[in-house]
Amino acid sequence: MEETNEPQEAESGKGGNYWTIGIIALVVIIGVVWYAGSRKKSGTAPVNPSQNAQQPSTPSANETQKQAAATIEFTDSGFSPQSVTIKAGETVTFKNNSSSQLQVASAPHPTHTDRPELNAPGPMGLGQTFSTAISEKGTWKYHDHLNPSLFGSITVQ
Ligand SMILES: [Cu+2]
Repeated sequence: MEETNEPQEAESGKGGNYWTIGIIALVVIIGVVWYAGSRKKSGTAPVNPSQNAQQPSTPSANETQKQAAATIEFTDSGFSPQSVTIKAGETVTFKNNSSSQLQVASAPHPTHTDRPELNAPGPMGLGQTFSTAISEKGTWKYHDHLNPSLFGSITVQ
């Protein structure tokens, strides 16, 4: 009789021990996590994240300027070439090589609403450039807003 009871008691005893060990382990883990959390809060030094955020923007801005699919030169006689073809999303660069100011603007003349990407931020002088990427397919006309009789077109495929 004693021999048959002993294993049962031992088993139930084991189960109780596992519960106790489990609870102790849980308390220890919570304590460690809480301690680690309170340590992080006291040692606040987030200087690196702001530096990392600024670094990638500079190289990508340079890349878009280098990868102009077409360069349109503006001389005293107008835009050259007068029509260019690019693929969707590619960049066009306008360069002012004339003796006057140039302000690139989308058709139609007064409102410039067809392709807002073609509206330069303002007039540019000799040697200055304006680069813009166009994603919408179609043939888009532009002109010199300061002299609207000079115009050209960009075909986006
Ligand atoms: Cu205009």
